[in-house]
Amino acid sequence: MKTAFITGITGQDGAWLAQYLLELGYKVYGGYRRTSSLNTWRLDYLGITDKVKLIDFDLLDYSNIYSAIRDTKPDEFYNLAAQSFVGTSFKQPISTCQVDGMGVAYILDILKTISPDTKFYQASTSELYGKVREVPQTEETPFHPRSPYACAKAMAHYLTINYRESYDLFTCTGILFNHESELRGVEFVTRKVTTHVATWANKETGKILEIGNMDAQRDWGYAKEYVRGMHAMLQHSVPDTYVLATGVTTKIRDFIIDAFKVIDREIRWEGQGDLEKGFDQKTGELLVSVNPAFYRPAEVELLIGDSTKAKDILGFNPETNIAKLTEIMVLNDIDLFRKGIKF
Ligand code: NAP
Ligand code: F7E
Repeated sequence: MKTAFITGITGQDGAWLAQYLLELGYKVYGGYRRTSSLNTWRLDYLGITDKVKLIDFDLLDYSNIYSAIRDTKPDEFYNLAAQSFVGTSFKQPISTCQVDGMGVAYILDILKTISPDTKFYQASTSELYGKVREVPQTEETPFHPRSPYACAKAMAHYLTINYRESYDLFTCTGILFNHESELRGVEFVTRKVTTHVATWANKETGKILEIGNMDAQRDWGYAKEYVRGMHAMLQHSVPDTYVLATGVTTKIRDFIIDAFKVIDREIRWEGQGDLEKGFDQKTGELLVSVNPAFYRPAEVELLIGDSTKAKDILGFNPETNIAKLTEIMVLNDIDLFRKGIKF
C-alpha cells in the first residue's frame, strides 16, 4: 500500500486529493493545523474524515514538520498548505511569506536529510505570472508576481526546483490556474458569488453581492479534476514543472451574469466604476453593487494558461467547462442554503 502525506488536508484541494488517493488505495496522512474549533467540514462533506490519519502539522514549526516526516516517511508528500488568499497577503505579508515561502524551505530540507526517497509536490500558482508577459502563459513564461502571496510562492517554486537540481530529489511543481468547486472557501470570488446567488433562490432572502474588480479575467477549472494532475506528476518517471489550466478565460462580470442565469435572473447594469450596480432585469431588485474595499493594491488582470505539456506527457485533460462548473456550484449552494447552512 502506497502512503501519501497531504499538508492542507482541511483545504479545498487537500480534501479532493485525499478522496482521490483513498480511491486509489493509498494510506493517507493529513497534516492538520490545530485550531480552536473543528474545521474538518470538507472531509465531512466527502465522508472521508475517519478514513485519513490526521497528524499535527504547522508550516511555521520546523520541529513539528521534522517529526511528522520522521514518523510517516511517506512515499509521496503533497504540500498544499498555504495562506492562500491573495487579498489577505497584502494585510499579512510577513506571516504569508513565512508559511508559503519558509515553510517550504523547512520541508525540502527535512526531506533531503531524513527522507530523500519521498516524492514531493509543491502547489505553485498562476499568480506567479502576475502582470503577464505573454498570453497564454506556459511553463516558459517569465514571472512577474503582484502580491506578497505570489512573491512567497515564487520562493517556494524556485526552492523546489533547486532541491531537484542540487540533490537529485524527486520534486515537482504544478503551476495551477484557478480551480474552484463546491468546497471552495467562501472568500474567493466564485464561491462568494454562488453563495450569494443561492440566497436569491428563495426570493425573500436575497443578499446583495458586494464585489470588487469585475474586469479581471481568470482561467477557472474544476478542483476535483486538477488534483488528478498533481498525482500524475508524481507518477511520471522524471520530476518536472507543469501548468494545469483549461485554456479558457472569463471575466468576473461574466461569471456573475452566468451564475444568476442559473436561477433565471438576468442582470441589467447601470453606472460605471465604483458606482456600477446590477439590477434584476424583470423585478428591478438590486443584486450586485461595487465596493472598492475589495480592490487590491496591485491586481492580476488576465490569466489564461496553456497546459499542452501536461496534456501530452501526463494525459491531463479537464472536462468540466466554466458553464458546467458554475452550475455545479450554484446548485450545490442552493441545496446547502435550503438545508439551513449559513454562508
Ligand atoms: P485552501 O482551501 O485555502 O487550503 C489551505 C490549507 O492550508 C488549509 O488546510 C489550511 O488549514 C492550511 N494551512 C494554512 N496555514 C497553515 C499552516 N501555517 N500550517 C499548516 N497548514 C496551514 O487552499 P486550496 O484552494 O486548497 O489550495 C491548495 C494549495 O494550492 C495552496 O497552497 C494554494 O496556495 C495553491 N493554489 C491554489 C489554487 C486554487 O485556485 N485553489 C491555484 C493555485 C495554487 P486550516 O484549515 O487550518 O486553515
Ligand atoms: O480573486 C477579483 C479579484 O480571490 C479572483 C487563489 O486560490 O487563485 C486564487 O487567487 C479575482 C481577482 O482568487 C472580488 O480582484 C473581484 O482579480 O477568487 P480570488 P485569486 O486572487 O485569483 C490563485 C491561482 C491562487 O493561487 C490563490 O491561492 O476576482 N475580485 N471582486 C474579487 N475577489 C474576491 N476574492 N472577492 C471579491 O469581492
